[in-house]
Amino acid sequence: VRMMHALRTGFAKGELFVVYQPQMDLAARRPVGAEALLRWQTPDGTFISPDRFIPIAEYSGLIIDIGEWVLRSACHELVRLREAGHRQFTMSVNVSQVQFRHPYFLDMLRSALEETGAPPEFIELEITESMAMEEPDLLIKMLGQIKHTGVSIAIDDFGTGFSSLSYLQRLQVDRLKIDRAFVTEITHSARGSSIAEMVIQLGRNLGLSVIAEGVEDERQAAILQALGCPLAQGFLFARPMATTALYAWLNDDG
Ligand code: G
Ligand code: G
Ligand code: MN
Ligand code: NA
Repeated sequence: VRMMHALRTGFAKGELFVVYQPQMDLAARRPVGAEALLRWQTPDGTFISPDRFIPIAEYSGLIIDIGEWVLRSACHELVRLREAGHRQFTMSVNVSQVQFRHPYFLDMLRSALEETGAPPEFIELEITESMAMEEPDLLIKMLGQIKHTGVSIAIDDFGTGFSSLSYLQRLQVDRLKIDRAFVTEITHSARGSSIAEMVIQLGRNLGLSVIAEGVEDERQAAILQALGCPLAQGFLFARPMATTALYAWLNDDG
């Protein structure tokens, strides 16, 4: 309850901010997009992890306003990036299941797109695999409606849930994100790469884009590339950054 109050006032006072982590074309080592990630720094300087405060934001309903603000911030940033010449850049935004089930989610999405002028085809929403498994009928309907807006969908933390292949085939999603845990395992044992390999293959068979997350070293990147993984994200390439740092990094990179 204490943290809920601190979050409510902190959000109102501007203590939350959004950082952006580049997503790379693995073979070309070129940035092709970024994921927007929420951060909270309290007045005493402490950073509170989204793993801790997002559940509280969900439980309290604050996630509705916070999530809308993150989406609008990311849309604005995408427009600015395009104006700066990064015209093929995509922007991924995490969506909580509480937001997703909110009756006005689609209206909120449409007005965020309209009012910021962000092109929907360069916006991607990340939903988690566990979310994807609950209430299949609602999910299938929602994904169809989101598709209509032109926004694409990625399944985050893919491989951690147990969605069946036939179910996955029914979902109108565009991308699978290989969970960091499976990227870490890649170099740990002979069988360590089997899940990553399976997801890459699955993506290829279903015509979906695949991105590996949490890539921290060159060995992991090399194996993923050899397995045919097109995209990657992780500390090897860049950490999540505030916008000024992101611009510097993008320009530095050419
Ligand atoms: O950025 P970091 O690794 O600390 O994020 C921890 C978790 O918080 C991740 O699972 C990430 O998906 C989630 N997260 C980060 N930003 C957002 C956000 O804006 N909305 C939601 N719903 N989750 C987020
Ligand atoms: O669950 P989701 O994929 O949205 O979470 C993304 C989180 O992963 C972010 O909080 C981000 O800070 C974190 N992250 C991104 N790249 C790396 C990485 O290379 N290693 C580790 N340990 N965490 C990462
Ligand atoms: Mn994510
Ligand atoms: Na993830």
